[in-house]
Amino acid sequence: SSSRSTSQDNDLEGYDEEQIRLMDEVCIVLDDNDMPIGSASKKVCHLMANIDKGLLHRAFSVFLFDSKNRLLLQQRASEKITFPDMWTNTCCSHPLGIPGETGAELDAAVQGVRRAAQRKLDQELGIRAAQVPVEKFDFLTRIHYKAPSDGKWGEHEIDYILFIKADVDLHVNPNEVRDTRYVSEEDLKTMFKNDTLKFTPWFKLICESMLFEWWKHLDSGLEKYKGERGIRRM
Ligand code: DMA
Ligand code: MN
Repeated sequence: SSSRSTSQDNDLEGYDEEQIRLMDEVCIVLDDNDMPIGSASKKVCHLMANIDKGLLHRAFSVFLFDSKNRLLLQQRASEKITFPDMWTNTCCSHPLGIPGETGAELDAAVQGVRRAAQRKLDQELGIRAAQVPVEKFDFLTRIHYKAPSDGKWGEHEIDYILFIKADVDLHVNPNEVRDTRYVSEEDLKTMFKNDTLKFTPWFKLICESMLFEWWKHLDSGLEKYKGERGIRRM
């Protein structure tokens, strides 16, 4: 029946049990203007068959910088169903259809993704909430993009970009994260030249567009980039 858990689903056969369980999370389904129009499971939202029909959901991408302005990268675990083993920004996930994480108006939506970001920084990297208080996340802009993963799975999201500057302690969850690395701009550019490293499509899009400009302004002038109301289509 339609109410059965994804763990009995053929689409998910052979994947990691914990990652299968997380496919039951409830994502926020959107129209093209980021207006919530319903909800659907993480599994439903990430099947290319549904994405090809236009299904779109809300997401966030955190970029965490330490006091030396180095960016924390993660390599996704091999257990991840989408984009396994790829290097990417600090943490990505979805605000869920639960109290506190949803919102239609931009300010409420931003508050929701800040809470979701705090929740996932703990779940993926073991960063305790006290080290990343919700009010410390700066919302920059939203990016609408689509990217296939392996044919069956993919992404189609309006992605809220959040910056935070904090020195944190990591307790990495190996089911989510295979490796972590703090990088300078120069280190990251060197990583891009290494053909053996793979990067997620959304991280590449952000690097090719705004990341290095935002990064330069971390300590002065970031203000003019914050709270953009338009949605960048990529
Ligand atoms: C989804 O990230 C969000 C973006 C911006 C791609 P994810 O696949 O890491 O989500 P989760 O950690 O919830 O599996
Ligand atoms: Mn997604």
